[in-house]
Amino acid sequence: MPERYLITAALPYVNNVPHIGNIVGSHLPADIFARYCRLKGRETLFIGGTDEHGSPSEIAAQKAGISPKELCDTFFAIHKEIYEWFDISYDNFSRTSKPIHHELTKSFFLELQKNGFISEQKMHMPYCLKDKRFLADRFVEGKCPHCAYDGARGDQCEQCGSMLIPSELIKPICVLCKSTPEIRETTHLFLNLDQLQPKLGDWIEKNTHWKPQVRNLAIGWLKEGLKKRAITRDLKWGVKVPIAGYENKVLYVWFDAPIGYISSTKEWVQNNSHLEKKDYELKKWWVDKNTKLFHFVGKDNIPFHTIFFPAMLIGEGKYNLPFQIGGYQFMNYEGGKLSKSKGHGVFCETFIEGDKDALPAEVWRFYLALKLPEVRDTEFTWAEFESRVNTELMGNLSNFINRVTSFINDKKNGEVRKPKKMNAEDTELLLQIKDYVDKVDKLYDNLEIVSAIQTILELSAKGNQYFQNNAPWKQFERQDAVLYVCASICKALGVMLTPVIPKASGKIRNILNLPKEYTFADAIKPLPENHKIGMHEILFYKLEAAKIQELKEKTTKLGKVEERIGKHKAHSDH
Ligand code: B3M
Ligand code: ZN
Repeated sequence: MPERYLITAALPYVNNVPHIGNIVGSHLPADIFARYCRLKGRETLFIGGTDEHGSPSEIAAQKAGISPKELCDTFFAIHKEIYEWFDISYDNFSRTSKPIHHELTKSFFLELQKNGFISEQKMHMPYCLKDKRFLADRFVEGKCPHCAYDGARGDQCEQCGSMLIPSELIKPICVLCKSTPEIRETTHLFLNLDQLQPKLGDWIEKNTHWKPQVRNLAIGWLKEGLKKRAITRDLKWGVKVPIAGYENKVLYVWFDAPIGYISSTKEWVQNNSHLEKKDYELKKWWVDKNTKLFHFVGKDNIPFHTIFFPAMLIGEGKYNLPFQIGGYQFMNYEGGKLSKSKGHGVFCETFIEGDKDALPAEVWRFYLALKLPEVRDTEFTWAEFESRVNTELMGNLSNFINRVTSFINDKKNGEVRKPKKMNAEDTELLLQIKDYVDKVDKLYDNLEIVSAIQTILELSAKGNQYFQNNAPWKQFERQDAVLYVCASICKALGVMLTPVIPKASGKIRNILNLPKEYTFADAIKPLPENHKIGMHEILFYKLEAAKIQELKEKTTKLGKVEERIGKHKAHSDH
């Protein structure tokens, strides 16, 4: 049975607009992998959406003076536009505020309860006397009890990644009014993680194919021993708790959000009305054992995807557990952390404001993909952006393809002839293409995207060198062989780059006059006999220093999102 691939990218909160760090932490690697899977001819579904509930949205809405619903509507539209701009190929991009998601979350909860994994407990929660409310999750901040980081939030410490409960924070303060809350008793529902630990532990043990940086974290948390975790909150904005006595509470945002992967799939199934057997379709993606579930998430989301959500899935009992969790470290910016509040970074709303073509998304995709923080944190710098785009994308890749194809057009009337004679170097290089392609295939499959791109660039550099050394402009008798080998390399490069720069790959395909749809296997198929190529064109242009400066000014200033929120505000004032 062929394997099926269900791919998800973390559902972004909509209290803010993504910066480039959010793109490299989930959407981009997930997209590259999804495109790779499709290129391999695998049955693939790529699912996403926005995570709209919980304290992040409530706090942002309160600060903006609008309702959470208004806030989410505005930000959903901005997020969607940004991912489309980046060419993130979601098959479905949903919202957790949709009824389909609320319904599924409630039935998921009831199933867990029926299976005996939910309990009720009294707990001590910070209560703000000024704001007259319990301070759930991000409504409270303080010092982390594990790593002593000062700005830890009530649900998680950003520094060490530990999941927290608000009462654990040292010196807690209310984020709304900065006063010190008092601790009050309140009753909540809990997920019995302690009870689920044995099964969860066995499963994590078995996942030896996980990356060490993901698996070791999960094993570390298991060793500390899992405790019951509250899954209800004293908030208004969220999925209602479907049992009596909890009318004023909602389900915890981290309880409903991962169920969003399932509800977004369900929505996709429903929207594709040609799918007659809808139940079967959903089961195919979430229950059938031939489907491999891949999550792409930033490192702060790892505990929720290796512990919390899998425990929920085990307790519910029906659905598949994730096969792989691509956990990404952080991308820093010019010597510091990317930070929206400090205005330090590249902010994605600026891409869709003003001149949307200031620089094609593919150039960003290329550089960001090379800087994916797969193993450790990476750093974005403008100097490196400029040099890698100019030397690798332009000088190496684009230049090679242009040199070869313009030569074929100008000197050979566009024809790539099957060579009558090849020397040892030609044959050797032609064979090496296959080694490169095999290597890149394995690297993509293993989520080593950075190495995959580096390997592709190596082949391109090799092609450049070979073209230069064999100088077909002087060695006429060598022309057919050299151009045949070079055109074969161009084809392999175009195919292998499809997941990273799909539009440029499409252009390469047009230039080479190859059939509309590539598959990965095409990378090593020989060119048709005496093949006639299409018109050459330049794929990427050099980034001049002035252009970089202009781009930097545009993208590092915070965008005009406030105006869009303001419009809502003006609207609701009427
Ligand atoms: N919304 C965290 C984040 O945006 C969270 C991910 C949910 S994935 C189910 O970083
Ligand atoms: Zn900490």
